[in-house]
Amino acid sequence: MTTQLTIRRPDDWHLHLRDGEMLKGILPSTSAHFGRAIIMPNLVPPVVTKADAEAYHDRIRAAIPADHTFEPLMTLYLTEDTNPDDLQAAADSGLIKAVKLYPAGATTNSQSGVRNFSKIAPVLERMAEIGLPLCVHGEVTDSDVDIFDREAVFIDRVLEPLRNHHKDLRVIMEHITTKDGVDYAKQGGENLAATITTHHLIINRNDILAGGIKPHFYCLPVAKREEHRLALRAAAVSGSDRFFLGTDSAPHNDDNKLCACGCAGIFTAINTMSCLAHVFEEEAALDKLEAFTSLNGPKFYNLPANSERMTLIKRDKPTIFPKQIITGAGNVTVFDPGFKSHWDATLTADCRNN
Ligand code: OTD
Ligand code: ZN
Ligand code: ZN
Repeated sequence: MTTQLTIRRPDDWHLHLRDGEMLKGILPSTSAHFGRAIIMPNLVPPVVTKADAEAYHDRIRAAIPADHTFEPLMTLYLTEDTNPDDLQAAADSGLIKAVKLYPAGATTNSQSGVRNFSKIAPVLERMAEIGLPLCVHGEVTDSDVDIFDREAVFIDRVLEPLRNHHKDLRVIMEHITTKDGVDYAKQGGENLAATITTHHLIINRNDILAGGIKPHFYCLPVAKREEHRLALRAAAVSGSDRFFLGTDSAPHNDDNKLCACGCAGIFTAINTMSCLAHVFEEEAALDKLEAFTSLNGPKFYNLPANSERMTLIKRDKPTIFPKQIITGAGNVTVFDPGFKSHWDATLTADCRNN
């Protein structure tokens, strides 16, 4: 039985770090483990220009604990007014690694997103030319489409036509939640990949709704039925380089989660690696964990894998995580996977600054 595993230091290819006191409070949970993360630009107001991304990058850098190393990989929030030259300048300077497409209204702070997809064609052409990937929140927002079907309908109505129109565009389907997403990602060729969250490998929609409503399991895209969770698990542990980790760790304080109209988002940054080791062990696929967390993502983004290492040790006693992170912007509840993971993740000593 494997009780110890050393892998390349992981990266998080989809992360919400927020700003101000929340940023300061939650960033160490990520930088304690992850070498890099693709930083989501859905601040209020969103990160839309090169100048916005530079300023946000500086604020993130300033919040990294002195004894952690961490590289934020910035993104721009695509709007119908995005200027292709500004975007290219941000990419050429190395500041941004991707651009984020939110259909307007699809998720938290997405009101500035895209309504008319024909308006973004020139930007997408430029991105295809320069090889800058598009990260996609893949849900339609039409009120007549059931919330559990919005991902599958998005693939048919938006993603497939968009990719047909921009054949050289590199696309990441973010936080896929369905078998439809898995199947589409598998057949999409080398310009297509998909991220999978930790929580979507662990919960299904019953966990949110059966036996009382659980706001801390509510996120978007919402977790689907069990057959979809199983398809996501199979994809994650398959070792296929089309799939990699994007936690979508999305903190909201408890006041904003536990109310009549609670925010979407699950905070998993702090216990993701422990949870994933448990999941991969359950699937008898610990040997595929490194591909999912540390190799497939850099490969798609044309970046080197991290040189540092992380060691995961299965201990006799379960690993204890705080139930909440206390921040200057309120308390953030940590994802409860519903099992006790005995896996404890630590960076190999020489990965720290000092
Ligand atoms: N989903 N919450 C948030 C974003 C994501 O769709 C997402 O990327 C958030 O709070 O920013 C969520 O449930
Ligand atoms: Zn999203
Ligand atoms: Zn997200």
